[in-house]
Amino acid sequence: MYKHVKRGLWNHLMKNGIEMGLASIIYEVGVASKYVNHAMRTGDLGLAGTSNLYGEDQLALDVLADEIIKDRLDHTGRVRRIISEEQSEIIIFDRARRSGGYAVCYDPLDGSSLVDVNLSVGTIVAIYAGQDPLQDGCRQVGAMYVLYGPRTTLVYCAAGTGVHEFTLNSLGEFVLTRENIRIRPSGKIFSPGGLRSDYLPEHENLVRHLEKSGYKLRYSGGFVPDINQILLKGGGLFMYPATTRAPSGKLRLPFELNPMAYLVTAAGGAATNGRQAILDLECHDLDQRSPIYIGSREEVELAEKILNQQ
Ligand code: AFP
Repeated sequence: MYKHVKRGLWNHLMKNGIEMGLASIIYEVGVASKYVNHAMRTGDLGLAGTSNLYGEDQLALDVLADEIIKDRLDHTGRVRRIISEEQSEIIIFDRARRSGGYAVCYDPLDGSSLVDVNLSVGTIVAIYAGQDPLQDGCRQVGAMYVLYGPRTTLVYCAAGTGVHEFTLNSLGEFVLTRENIRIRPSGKIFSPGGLRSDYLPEHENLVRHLEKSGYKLRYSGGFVPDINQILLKGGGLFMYPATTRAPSGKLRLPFELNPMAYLVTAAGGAATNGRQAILDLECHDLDQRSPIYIGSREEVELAEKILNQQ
């Protein structure tokens, strides 16, 4: 067997003993990402003329990426319901069996406004057992992201069997490039989202402390590339805080925070809203947002300490 097939995504899922339905979801998101990748490099970058549930203008790419992923998830026959950041309500798949199966919650193209300036963007996916895609993050049975950058990479964790990275090769195969990824307990970069003029005092104190301690600022405006850098390059801390204008922060709990918290925590890191683990937050609304401090365990603990100083 050729090397790229031996180290391919499906073989890895089977070697890891991932249940066939869960494995097919992860594999089919990988298939979908190849079409999303192609659309991004060749397709229409304009507005779709529609808006999402947050009232934000949708790009043609947002709508197309959403359709591609939705179709591949339906194709598995094992997904019962989905919610997408680009859809305003839960979608029920008739094809799936009425028992067992999975529910999927995804952001088809996070950071899509960066595509027209050729910055990296990503697909983020959370997977739950059963039919309810709006569950607390701690109930995920798997999560993954695809990062569309200079290379297209796919990172997944399923059933607690480690965090693994695959890279799309010239044959269109996702080949294993990093296995059992562990995030460093402490790092040297920080990614401070939000406007500084809107920071609350305790968050300003944390950012000043990181700057004085020599942490390097790395922030692209894309959640997936910014998290990927912290996960793979040496650890550190990504933050998108509560601000005076957005007391719950900007990033969405179901579509962005829960899956990334699952992956980073599985790699030995941590994710909190400043007081409570993201995975323990009650997830009850499609448009639920939360402040986020995510990355190396020591930096997350430092953030909680400074944010809660009396
Ligand atoms: P868009 O999807 O609207 O481009 O926003 C991307 C994002 O949700 C996330 O990917 C980034 O981490 C964050 O917003 C960046 O927000 P700011 O532009 O406010 O820094």
